[in-house]
Amino acid sequence: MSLNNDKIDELFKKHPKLDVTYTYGTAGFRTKGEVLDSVMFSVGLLAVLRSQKHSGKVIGAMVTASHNPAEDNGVKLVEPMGEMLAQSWESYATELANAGTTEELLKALNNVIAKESIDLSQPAKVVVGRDTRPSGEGLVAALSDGVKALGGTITDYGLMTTPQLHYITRCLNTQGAYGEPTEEGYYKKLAEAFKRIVTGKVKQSTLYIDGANGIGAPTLQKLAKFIPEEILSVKVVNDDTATASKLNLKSGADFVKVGQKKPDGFDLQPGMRCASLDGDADRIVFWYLNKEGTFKLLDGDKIATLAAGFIMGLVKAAKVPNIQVGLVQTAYANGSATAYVKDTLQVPVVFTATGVKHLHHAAEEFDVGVYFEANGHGTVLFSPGAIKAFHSTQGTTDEEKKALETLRALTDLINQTVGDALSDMLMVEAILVSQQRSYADWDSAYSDLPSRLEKVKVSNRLEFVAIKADTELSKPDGLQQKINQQMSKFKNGRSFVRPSGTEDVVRVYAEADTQANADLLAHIVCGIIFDYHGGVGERPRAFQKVDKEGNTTA
Ligand code: G16
Repeated sequence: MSLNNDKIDELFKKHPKLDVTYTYGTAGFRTKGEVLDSVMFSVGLLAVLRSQKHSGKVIGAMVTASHNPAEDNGVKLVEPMGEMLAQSWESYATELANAGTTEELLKALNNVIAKESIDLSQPAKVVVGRDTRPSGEGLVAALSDGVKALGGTITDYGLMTTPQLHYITRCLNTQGAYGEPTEEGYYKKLAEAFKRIVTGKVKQSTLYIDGANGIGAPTLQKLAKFIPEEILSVKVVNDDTATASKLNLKSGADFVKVGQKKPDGFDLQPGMRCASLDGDADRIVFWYLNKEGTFKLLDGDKIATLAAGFIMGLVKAAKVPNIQVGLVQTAYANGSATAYVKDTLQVPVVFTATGVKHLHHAAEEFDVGVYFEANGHGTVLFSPGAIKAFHSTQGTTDEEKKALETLRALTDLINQTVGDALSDMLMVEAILVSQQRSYADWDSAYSDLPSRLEKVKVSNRLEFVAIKADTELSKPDGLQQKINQQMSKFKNGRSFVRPSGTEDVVRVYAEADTQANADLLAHIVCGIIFDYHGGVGERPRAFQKVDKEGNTTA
């Protein structure tokens, strides 16, 4: 079989490429929604080839720009078992998206077909979902044209969270073994597993969830209907999905994590238990006011350590032999969190580059792999061997049996495909209920080193090349030495710089012994980048000026 060139040409003409260069980045394509039409068409094409490569298994496509503002959009492809697109295919995605003429497009398609030995006679199935962005519907139509141009079939699941689309993709490819491939099936699976863990235990106070005015808000409201009020009470705040401009505006997990402050819409009082989702509900961070009235954040590091500690305790109590629990972090993990994992929990830690796709694969190396980015994106993976062991171990005492039942329920409660804010919310709640712990008690496990995350707009962020799991830069020449020189001036000083994969900026992270020092270190590094490495736009006043010898100047 060969490609239907005329059909491809006819449909491609409906989606002409603009004069923009596109890159498949940390989480797929992501930029302004208005320039994505042709990209979506090309992603539809690639999804068909990916499905054929997998002998007709279903491929997912999620149209979202997650934590970005409402005018942005994007798309990420999902593998049959619910993981992110194989990295070896990302360059194909970039090539197809940048083909400007039908000839170039056909050349790029034939290149993939030849290199990957694609059998075009295989069937191809694609499922698509989208978040609440206004550009989403039109972009799904463009993606759908791409699928049709190569003769594939597409099912549009409409509005849903990113993790729901990953869940459905896996359900379809496991003939329902992972769960019912419907939105309701997702709610039932999570709710039933949660009930198995908490029923009969003392309920905690109301959870106030910041829905970031995105798809997570209505989804959580639907999920809550499957969980009796006697065991969980949830109040969703920032649930205005009708006003597009409000999406992630002064709300959501990224706003709270970066600013280390509460989102709009909350009259925050000590004692309230709160959390924030992001725009597509694949991240969550928890937060509260302590007794002194100070805002306190429980981020992905805190979620990971809570989960790892709890699961290790259960494995020990259940006497399941040979289960290795491991934790995966990125350079953004707070230094105190890493020390706590190594020294107190005594769990091995692996570091990967930013992007859940990297963490996910590293976590698969463990029997129980806990992975979370500090930004709240992550999950816990159970290997097939671990799941089998939890089911085949019988347990003799009541304590052993209860621990085994909780472990089994956790394997259903925790999304095995990707980080999932709603599944993570229920996991944390199940742990806190089981341990009868407050946020403050959870928080007291270790104290974060003060940190600051900043962004700098530069003329070309691709000139910044991060290496060693994002902890250092190999380019631009000499910049890493300058960062090292500044770090050495601060007690517990640590700073790194990396180009964002989702926004047109470079990110700067700094940690030090005091908040003032963490801020200063971050602002010195920002100043160096802005002044010597292509800063654009207005120079933020906070950025420090540094002379060529590395001395700060007024
Ligand atoms: C995506 C990725 C995350 C990553 C984040 C930030 O998240 O899935 O793993 O941490 O981007 O990326 P960057 O710093 O490169 O902009 P999301 O929630 O935006 O899809």
